[in-house]
Amino acid sequence: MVSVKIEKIAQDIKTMKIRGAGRIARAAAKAMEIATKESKAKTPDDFSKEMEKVSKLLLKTRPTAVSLPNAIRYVSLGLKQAHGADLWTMKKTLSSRAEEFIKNSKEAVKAIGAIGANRISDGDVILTHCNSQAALSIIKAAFKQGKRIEVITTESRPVWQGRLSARDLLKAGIPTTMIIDSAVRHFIRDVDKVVVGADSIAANGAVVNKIGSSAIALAAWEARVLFIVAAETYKFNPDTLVGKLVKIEERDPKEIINLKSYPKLKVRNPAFDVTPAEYVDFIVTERGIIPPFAAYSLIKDTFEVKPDERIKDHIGDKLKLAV
Ligand code: RI2
Repeated sequence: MVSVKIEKIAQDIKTMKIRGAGRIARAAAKAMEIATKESKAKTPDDFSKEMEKVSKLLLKTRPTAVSLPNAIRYVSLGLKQAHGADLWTMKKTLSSRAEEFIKNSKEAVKAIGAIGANRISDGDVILTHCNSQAALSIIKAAFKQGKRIEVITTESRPVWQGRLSARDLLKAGIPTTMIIDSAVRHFIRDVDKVVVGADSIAANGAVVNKIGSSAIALAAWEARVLFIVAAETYKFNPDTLVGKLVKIEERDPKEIINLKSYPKLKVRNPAFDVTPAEYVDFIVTERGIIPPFAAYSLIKDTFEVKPDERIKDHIGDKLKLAV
């Protein structure tokens, strides 16, 4: 049985009360820690089964941000590490891995800020899209260094995450202008750099991020404006190394329009799109700045990928293709 508390966290992720790839990952790790504490399992075996249920529930919430499965994999590795140990050791290992993930994740966002800020110049006008903690970390770190920067933020419809970014930037004292999503090309010549986050980065360097990111990248490319992606290493998708495709989440049409007034209207509401590596200048990770084409090596160095096992897993997989 999964507890009410865990169900609530899963529901909050699904409804986007908890949102943003990094926050989702930390919430999932926290949920696993809570489930560990709450567990009434009497044997290591029962405990493992309970944790499997929790993982499955969390994995079902949102399909695109790879930070979620990566966080769960990281914490679950505790079960493997403690294999054969007593129940107490197993629980302790799992809890400490969850805490470790959360701590590392927060530190990674800070490190991305410090590293990325080096690429921001005094007087820069920066355009950002949606609400990415990693991207804002760079902008805020540059501002703290005394660089006189200005930010243009999109609205990021239909969920309006641009308002969260605007609030955060203004709180930090950074001059901020909001524009509608479709005004990006109109303003791109006023922009020096685009800085956005990522939900999933494929082995070929393609960046999956909030819907509209790829159109911004195109406009930036046309205007010779740098397109910078800020992403912790757990935003890189190990499954893409063996050909798995990133599923693009399609959300409820209700986010866009009340269908009762338009009974015959078909509405599509993809939450993310794919920016090919060619349009990305570089990716700022907590381990340093990399060109998008280095995603392949980063994934190989970071994750343990056993091609045969994974390929077997994916036979018959009906995931919608994206990358
Ligand atoms: P951080 C968000 O997804 C946005 O696409 C954002 O760019 C990305 O997660 C990364 O955010 P959503 O949850 O992890 O709003 O950098 O759909 O905060």
